[in-house]
Amino acid sequence: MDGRGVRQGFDGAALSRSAPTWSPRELRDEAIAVLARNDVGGWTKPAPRLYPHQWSWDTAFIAIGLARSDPNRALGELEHLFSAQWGDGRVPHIVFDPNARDYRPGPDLWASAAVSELAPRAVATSGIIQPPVHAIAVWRLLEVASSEAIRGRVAVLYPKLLAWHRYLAERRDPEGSGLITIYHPWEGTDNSPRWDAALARIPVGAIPPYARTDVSVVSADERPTSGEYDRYIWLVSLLRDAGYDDATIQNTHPFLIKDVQKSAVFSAACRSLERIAELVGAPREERSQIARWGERSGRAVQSSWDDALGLALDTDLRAGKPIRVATSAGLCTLLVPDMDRAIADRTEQTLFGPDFAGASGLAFPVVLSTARSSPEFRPRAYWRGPAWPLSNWLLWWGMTQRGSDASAARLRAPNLALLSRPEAHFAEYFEPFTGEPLGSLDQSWTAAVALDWLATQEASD
Ligand code: 9WN
Repeated sequence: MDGRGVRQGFDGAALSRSAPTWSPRELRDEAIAVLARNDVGGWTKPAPRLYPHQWSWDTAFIAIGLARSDPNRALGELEHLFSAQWGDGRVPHIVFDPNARDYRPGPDLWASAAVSELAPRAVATSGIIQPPVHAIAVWRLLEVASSEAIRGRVAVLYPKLLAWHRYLAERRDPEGSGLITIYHPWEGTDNSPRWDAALARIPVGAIPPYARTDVSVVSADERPTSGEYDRYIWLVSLLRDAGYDDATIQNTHPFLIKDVQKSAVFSAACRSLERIAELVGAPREERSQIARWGERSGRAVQSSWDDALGLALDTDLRAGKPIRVATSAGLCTLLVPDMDRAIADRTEQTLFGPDFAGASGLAFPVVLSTARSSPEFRPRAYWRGPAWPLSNWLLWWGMTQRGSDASAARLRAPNLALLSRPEAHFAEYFEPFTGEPLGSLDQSWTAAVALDWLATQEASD
């Protein structure tokens, strides 16, 4: 262990002493260095010690960052991930590195190849998914660093992206509602209070003893609790017993949530995939199919809007009702192409308002993961309050796509200021009132989004 990725102590007072900050050039060099250190050879691990395998949506963000410094490697990240795609098109949330043996719980927990014929044989993977940022990453790569060679490789990747979107549209939304169903909190924002009520209803059955590496790398108060973790393990055991078969799971599983954030990402990713399809000369029918998926999800996210909260809400299928918990996931209407203008404008007000980037006392006015006034808000606890740069990037990107340039710049500036302090160390997430880095240091997607922000800032100067 080289000690990287682990905090040595944080001097909160340094903030008030106008601590030195990196110049854009230094920030860029440092971000590139993080991604180089986390390079495992053809793909990049999310963090030096906490996350030694390949994670799905991390890979997409890493590709977005690398597009700015090493486009070939950027595409290689996605190619590596998609080489572990399942027979039904699903892209697993973790592709395990056989050389990283000390991560627990590891591939045995999932036993994917043993219980499903659809799982790849050559490599061990998990059986669940994460938000489909991948087509967004590919289109961004084409926008900023297209070349004949890249376009040729994208043409090879395209059918895999299409199969992934088809899996999401058909298997994860058999009702055709436009909203994607998730089966596990690990399918995105682990211990977000979005899932609390649904998890609380689930009695945890007998689970074998299991080990956790995370709490030996990161302070336990910044990670999910052991009660939460027991439930995560229990849900995996149910999914594994169902052979990761979507139809079986949708009949039997106790945790079924229509995830509004994942659906909004999907809607945006369909717009990107449509453009990719056109570039690679895909048949017209395929392009219209992708467009229909995207529009359907966009409409469904719009229908999930809650005017009183100024946020879009998930729906708990088992409880049969919306989940009225205010988190940054509810700001995802900003990602949806052609979202109703009044709703998107209202969302921006929520974003910059007192529950998120406008909360009083913030070290930097960036978006909190859980609303400041929410009873579940806890500023150090993982997805329950801290600020996550990748979530901020997604919302920023959404605002650029809808042409809300001033708002986008207003969100990018404090994020870059937060990350430009050398003591920020590209952390996984931040305590919002002090700016203290939390979770892992040298987190790849944090470095990656910094690279993209820097490049767009430079272009707009
Ligand atoms: C479990 C890698 C991943 C992210 C997730 C984040 C966290 C893992 C964990 O780390 O999840 O998959 O151990 O908590 O919640 O979004 O992809 O960075």
